Amino acid sequence: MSFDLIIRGGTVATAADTFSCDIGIRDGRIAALGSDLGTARRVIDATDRLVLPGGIDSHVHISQPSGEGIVMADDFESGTRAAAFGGNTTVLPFCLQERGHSLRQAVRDYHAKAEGSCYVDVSFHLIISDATEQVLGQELPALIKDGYTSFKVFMTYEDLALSDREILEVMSVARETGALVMVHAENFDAIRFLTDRLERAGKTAPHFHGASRPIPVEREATHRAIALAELVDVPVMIVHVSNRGAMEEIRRAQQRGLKVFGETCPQYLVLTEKDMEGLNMEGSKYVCSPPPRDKESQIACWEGLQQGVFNVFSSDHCPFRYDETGKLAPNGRTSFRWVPNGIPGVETRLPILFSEGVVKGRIDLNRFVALSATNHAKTYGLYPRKGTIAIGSDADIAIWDPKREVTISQSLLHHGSDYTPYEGIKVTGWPVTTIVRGEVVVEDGRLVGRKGAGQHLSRERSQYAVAEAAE
Ligand code: DUC
Ligand code: ZN
Ligand code: ZN
Repeated sequence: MSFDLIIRGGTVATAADTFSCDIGIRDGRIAALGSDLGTARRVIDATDRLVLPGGIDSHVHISQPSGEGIVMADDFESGTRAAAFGGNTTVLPFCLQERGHSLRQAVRDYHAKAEGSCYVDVSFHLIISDATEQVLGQELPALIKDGYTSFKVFMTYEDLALSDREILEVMSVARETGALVMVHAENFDAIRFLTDRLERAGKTAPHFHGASRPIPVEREATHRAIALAELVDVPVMIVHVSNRGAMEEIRRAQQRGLKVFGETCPQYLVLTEKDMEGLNMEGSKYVCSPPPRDKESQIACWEGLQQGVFNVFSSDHCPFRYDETGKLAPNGRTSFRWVPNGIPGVETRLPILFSEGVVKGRIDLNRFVALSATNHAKTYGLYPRKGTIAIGSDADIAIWDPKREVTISQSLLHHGSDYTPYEGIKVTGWPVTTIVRGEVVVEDGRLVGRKGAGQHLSRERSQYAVAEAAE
């Protein structure tokens, strides 16, 4: 029997095992694993290469409304193209409901933006910014039924922050429907207080962003988010964890048997607040929330990854340009308060984790696969269709050159941002070929995929949340 594609001679790794085998692909799915698979329309030689499940980045922002005069640097075309170059085959962007608007309409708008533009598969999380009766009673449950099975709530930001009461109401909907709640955990009042105090002292340069939201701000909100989830008896994902205090809150909850999950991101492994010092406005290139901390926080985040406190590693790709459409948009208002929060990272997430994690011996290859693909699929209702190399799964594959040495530089990248906060970082290991449902999208570093070939995925409920849902 013949295949559409055979990937031959590579070392295959899943979250569980590493083995040598060929992969036979037919009709976009993995049809055979073995040797001497016979003929195919096309054969890719993967000798000396790693053949891994395509990365799933479950935390990216693309074309998200970001405030007056501010434009996110990636649309679905550039964002998913950069994702493919970074060895990803699926990304999960956030569909933001703006206050006063319908959630259903926001989803329609996002589909219109993504339609015909994607190089890799996408699936939307929702952001609930307006917890009205209409949203909680009708729109959200209906959307969850339609396969939008995860949503994010914010404990900070003007126009986004929900009160504790509102978070409890939203969590109750998740409890009833089996959706997974993701929480941006920072204490809004504390940030406002500290920001006002810094501004009164004339401390307005971008590097004071970090001082406006120090570790206790995140640790307290993490504790509170977990307590709220415990009250409602619902699983919760604490996203973009940056430090030991918040990590230990999650660990303690897990040790008490609560279904609390954690995510960390590259910026908390390789950047620190020192990167912003002495840079004046250029410090805004590193402004994201929570902010990168210090060396000890980096160690804590590695511990979280090694010990299973964090089950996913995402980019939190949130790209702006260093110009008046993005980081400099505030138009004369130079305080860090006005700098849009977020940094690009969808293309560099996996090389950073591979190099700093696998090559430097902090995690093994199978943990790398779990953190970069498999656990995202399991957490967000895509497994086993996505996130593994198994017969019947979608043929979503990244072929890696584990020895390639690359110095990360803006000139190599494909995102819409005009800088990378990871400029100059040296990595070993790079994804060279990316295959989505059996179609080659990036081949030896060249774009060969078709714009629009990426599809939106309707998702099952999280396998972690579903058991908790009311029958
Ligand atoms: N939160 C995110 O999840 N992404 C970027 C900015 C933010 O605050
Ligand atoms: Zn967030
Ligand atoms: Zn984010």
